[in-house]
Order: sequence, then structure tokens, then C-alpha cells
Amino acid sequence: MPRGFAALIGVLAVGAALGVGHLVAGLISPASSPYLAVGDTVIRFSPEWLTEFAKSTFGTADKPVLLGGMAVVIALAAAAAGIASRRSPRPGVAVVVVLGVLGFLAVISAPVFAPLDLLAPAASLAAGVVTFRGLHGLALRTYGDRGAADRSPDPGAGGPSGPAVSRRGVLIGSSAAVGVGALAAGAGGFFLGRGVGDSRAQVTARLAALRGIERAPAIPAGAAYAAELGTTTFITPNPDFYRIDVALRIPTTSAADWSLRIHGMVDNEIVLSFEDLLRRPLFEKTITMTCVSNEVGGSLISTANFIGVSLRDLLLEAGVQPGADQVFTTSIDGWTAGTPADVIMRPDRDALLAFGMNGEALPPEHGFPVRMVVPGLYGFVSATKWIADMELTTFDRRRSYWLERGWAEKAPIKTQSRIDSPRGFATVPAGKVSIAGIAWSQPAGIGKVEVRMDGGPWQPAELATEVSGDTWRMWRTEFDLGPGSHTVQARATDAHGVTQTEMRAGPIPDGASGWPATIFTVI
Ligand SMILES: Nc1nc2c(c(=O)[nH]1)N[C@H]1C(S)=C(S)[C@@H](COP(=O)(O)O)O[C@H]1N2
Ligand SMILES: [Mo]
Repeated sequence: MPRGFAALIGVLAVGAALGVGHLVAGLISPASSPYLAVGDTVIRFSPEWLTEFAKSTFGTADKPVLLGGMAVVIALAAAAAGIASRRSPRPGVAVVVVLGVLGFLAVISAPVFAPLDLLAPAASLAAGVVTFRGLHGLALRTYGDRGAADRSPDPGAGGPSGPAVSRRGVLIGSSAAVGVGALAAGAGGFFLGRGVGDSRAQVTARLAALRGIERAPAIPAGAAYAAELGTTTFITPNPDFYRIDVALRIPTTSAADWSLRIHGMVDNEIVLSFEDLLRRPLFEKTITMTCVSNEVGGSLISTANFIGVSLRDLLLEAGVQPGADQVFTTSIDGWTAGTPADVIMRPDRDALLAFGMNGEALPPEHGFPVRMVVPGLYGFVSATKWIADMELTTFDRRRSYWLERGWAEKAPIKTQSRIDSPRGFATVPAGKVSIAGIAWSQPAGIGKVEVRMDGGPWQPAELATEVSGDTWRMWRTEFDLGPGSHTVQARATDAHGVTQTEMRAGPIPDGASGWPATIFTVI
């Protein structure tokens, strides 16, 4: 058979395998899609330098890039397998089986695994082998007869359709059907596995109906300059809130199916359902969350009104035993974080187990149904999304996900500032130029922001109305500037009088430091 067609058979068979696997996973357990499970496994076993490279090069597009890259590699392997099988189907079947076994291994080794999860890779493997053998047999018969067909009279000129022509028709039709079927199955799996929409809508509706939530004070008009300067809004709309996690597939546990076990070094073990949460005193708090991977000037910082219950009250009820210095949390997808127990237990810290974000249920990618939020700590040591388990233990006994990968054990947020206007390399007209940005030092709050132009003297900026120490604070100032290239720098000082360090450091292991600077042109 022609090489091109042999390659196509390989690609179609593997495509059918992936599509069927994704569909069966969507029907039974979205977590068990062989394609996504392999992607997750690649992430889990990637060396630290590769993860960092992917994060810094592709940002939040790193997952689509990984999945796309996998598709290219798999398609090339499948095409090669097809070409190697022009006479015998054996090499192709072998490659399909090897890919199938990889899918099995990835599903079995996932952090959360149930025996039913084996159905999707099994269906995938069967679909791959059956499709390959079927199309291969059809192709051999079609092209094997070609010599005979060529010698027979042209079927178009007179006689009835020859067998070679109808066989070719069947082959092309079958191939097209397999291609369309594989795509449809994959899409079906995607839509079936999408799921927490209904449960989220219910939680959002209940949130609106709940009385007695202790609301966060309204954000004063003077807290941000978004209206005048077009800079960052005080509250980040949910779709714009930065997202960082290692989950390829967002867990799809509904609120009704959710529960959290608080155990370990406690006097009273607690198991909480979502209804139990709603029956507790609820409060809303405006918190600026920050990622440790945020570079100086970076965008991995956002602010929202979180609604939930007091984590401190829960732990008081559980009765934390002496010596338990770590609150070790595990998410539904197996990620872990280690939070210092004493930080959560501080009465003024307001750490919460949150299920509401800016008036609605947590979005799926931000931890639906329930996550943790602790003001003042970077997300990787505190902000467990899709939380499922909370163990009181010691830092000696258990090591969390990013600690294992070279990041710090304790990670309070560093005092930082960012220049939002002008943008880097912007061109602005000469005269009065607005310089504006944000600064943060959770939970202390910002006491002062200073700005200097072209290495000149530091000048205090005007601070916007403070919301609380647990949120960012906007600042602005003006400089009279003539034409040319200018460099503006900023530095923040916290409410205790400590100025952010000039010392430049990258994010690893406990957060970037250094003064932000922006170069722009005045004309
Ligand atoms: N389950 C889970 N929770 C997680 C993470 C994760 O990878 N998995 N990443 C953490 C990190 S590093 C940060 S900065 C915050 C980000 O929360 P966001 O995506 O809602 O902004 O979530 C934290 N919670
Ligand atoms: Mo993070």
C-alpha cells in the first residue's frame, strides 16, 4: 500500500484509541482519560528545570502547549508505525499496544485511582487494535488487488463497477468514518467530563440567599485609580484572577459529594460536609493572593472577596495537640501544601476555608467546591484548591509538593511594589506624566511608596485609600518630563517601616525580590 496511506492508518487507529478513551473516561470518571493522565504524569515526573522553563516561557498556556506537543509526538509515532506495517500489521499493532500500556500505567499511577478508572484505557487499547487491524486488512485487500484491477477493463467504460473500485470506496469511507468518529468521541468525552456547572450554579444561588454572612466592607471609591488611569482594578474579576496549579484536568467533585477530614495530631477528628460548612458562621474577606513564582513586575497577583468559614475556629474545635506545627493539606487531585499551624491560629489572621469568590461559587479552576486562603502566605504553602484532607502533623514528618521540588518550607509574602503605568517601553507625550502602580505587604500593609526618575532622589507617591493590610494598595505620582528615554523605579515600605530590599533575587526558593523599574520614552 502507499506510504501515505499506511501512515494515515496508524494515525487514525491511535486517534480512535484516544477518542474512545476520552469518551469512556467522560462517561465514568473524567480523571481516567489516558491522554490527560499521560500529560499529568509527564508533569509529575518533569525535572524542576523543565517545569520552571515551561512556566516562564509559556505562562498559563503551558498546559495547552504540553497537550499539543504530546499530540504531535503521538501522531508521529503512529505514522511511523503505520509506515512500518505496509506488509504485515504486526509493527503497527505493537506500537498501538505500547501506547495503550503507557496510558494504563499513567492512569494507575495517578494520585487518585479507583479500579473503575481502568475501563477508559482498556477501551482505548481495544479501539486502537481493532481499528488498526480493520483498516489495515481493508487496505491490504484493496491495494493487493490493484495489479489485477489495473489489468481488467476500465469499469467506467461499459461494464459494472469492478471489485477494486468498490473496495477502494469502502476503504476511503471507513477511514473517513474512523476519523470523524474519533473526533466526535473525543469531543463527547470533553463535554461529558466538563462538569461541575450545575453544582456551581446551586452554590451560587444559595450564596445569594444566605443571610447572616458577615460581609467585607465595600471597597472605597478612592482605593484604586482604574477609572482615571486605566490601571489595575481593586477587585480582580474572577475570569482575570491569576491561575497557578499543576492540575491538567480540573477536579469535578460536586458540592454534595465533597467532604473534608481534619485529623492527625488533634483531639477530635472532624469530617465536614458542604452542608456542615454552610451551617457555620460565615464571613467575607478581601484578600490579595500572590504566587511565589511571581517575578518582580509580574502578574501573578490578584485580589478577591472570599467567603467561607474560619479555619482557626475549626482547628480550635479539632483541638490541635502540642507539637503539631504543620497543617498538611491534600487536594482531590493529590497536590499537597504545608502551612505553619501558628499562622492559621493567629486570631487576627482570618485564614479561611473558602467556597465563595466575588459573590459566586468558586470557579472550577480556583478550587470549587472548597479551597483554603491564608492572608500573608504565598499560595504554594497555603492556598490548597479542591481541598480534600487536612492533617495536623509536624514539618519533620511530612513534606509537601513544592518543598520536595526545591522550594521553601516557610514562605511569607515579601513586601513588593509594581509599576503599572506607564507600561514598559511605552511612548508618552512630554509634560506631566502619571506614574502609578500597586504595592503589597500582607498582612502588615503598606506605609509608604517612593518613586525615583532616572536615578534621582526618591519622592513619596500618593497612596490610595487603604482597604486592609491583607490587600494590595494602589499608589500614584506625577513627574514633569522632557523628551527622551526615562527609567522609573519604585520601592515600598511596610506599615512597620521596613523597606523592600533592593537585593535582586529570582522566585526560587521563597519569592522574588528587588526594586521594580520601567523604561519608557517621552516625545
Ligand atoms: N490543588 C492545588 N491547589 C493549589 C495549587 C495546585 O497546584 N494544586 N497551586 C497553589 C499555588 S502555587 C498558588 S499561587 C495558588 C493559586 O491560586 P489561584 O489559581 O486560585 O490563583 O493555588 C495554590 N493551590
Ligand atoms: Mo504559587
